Amino acid sequence: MVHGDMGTLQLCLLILAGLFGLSALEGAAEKMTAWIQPYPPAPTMYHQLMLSCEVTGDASVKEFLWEKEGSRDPLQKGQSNVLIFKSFNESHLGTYICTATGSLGTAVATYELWIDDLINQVFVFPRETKDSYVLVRAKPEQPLLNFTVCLRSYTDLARPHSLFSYATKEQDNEILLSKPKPTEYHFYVGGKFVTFRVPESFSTSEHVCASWESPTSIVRFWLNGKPWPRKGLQKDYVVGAEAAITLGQEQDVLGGGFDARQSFVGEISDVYMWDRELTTGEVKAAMNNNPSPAPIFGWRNFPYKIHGEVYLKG
Ligand SMILES: *[C@@H]1O[C@H](CO)[C@@H](O)[C@H](O)[C@H]1NC(C)=O
Ligand SMILES: *[C@@H]1O[C@H](CO)[C@@H](O)[C@H](O)[C@H]1NC(C)=O
Ligand SMILES: [Ca+2]
Repeated sequence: MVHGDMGTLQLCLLILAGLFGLSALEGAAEKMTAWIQPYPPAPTMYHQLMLSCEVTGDASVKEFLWEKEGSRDPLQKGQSNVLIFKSFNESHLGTYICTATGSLGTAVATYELWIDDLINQVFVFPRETKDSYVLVRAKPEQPLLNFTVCLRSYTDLARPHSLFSYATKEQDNEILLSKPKPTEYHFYVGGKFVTFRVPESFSTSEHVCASWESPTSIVRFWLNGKPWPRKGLQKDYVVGAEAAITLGQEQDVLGGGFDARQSFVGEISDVYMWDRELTTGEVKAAMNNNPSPAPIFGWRNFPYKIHGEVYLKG
């Protein structure tokens, strides 16, 4: 009995000590914490990316140590809290660790630098809706005088549908690739369009690329890697860079104004965009998901957000 009481007392003291120790630790943690913030928040391949190690609770941080999980040598050590990738690419993916050291101690933050690689996957749009779409979380850094966009679609829709919708505040059809019927593509730049007639393809997917050059107005169109006769559209126009890009729905205002009767049903994949006109050889490389030159965004490293009912399937 006496022994039991002693045991209980000791246990209580132990718990108290434990609690005290824990709260002391928490107090220290409150004094100094670190986290890593990427700029821009949605990294784009082949563009500059910065990881910033932010610290609260200690204004006197003297040193930041940057490491990457799996590499033996530190990446950077010094007063700078930012790690800069001039041209962010596949080789940079991984887990980054920042250790900030100040007079109050150290704080450690980790960050998973990741982006979806959708090779061998497709977005499935299973039914007609007015609110299911994929938002492409990348856009050009500056207004475009030249561009190419490519994608693959697989559908048996006979009604009009949108494949690639690039809207700005000023112009909802800034860039639009759509199919008004199974034997026609419409390609819009700045609200005006040209038509490309194509054979109706049953039971196969279609790979299309469309390009535009402002100084000459020349539009090019490729179906399954084969170039169609060139046309012209919107000479000297400039495509705005502040855009929302959607797959599966056609925008009538920036980021919205969808119409179920123009929605896409089926599969879309292999989406790429470049800030220049491609050659037929380069179009064929994109068809094989082996793009060159570097795209603004591409299927190998595709930043996106799904809204509503869209599924990613292998
Ligand atoms: C990725 O960037 C590094 C520089 O950080 C460069 O050395 C490398 O060649 C690039 N790789 C690709 C595939 O572009
Ligand atoms: C656009 O393409 C034209 C024709 O190839 C070229 O002369 C011009 O430099 C390009 N402009 C930009 C900004 O890439
Ligand atoms: Ca529209």
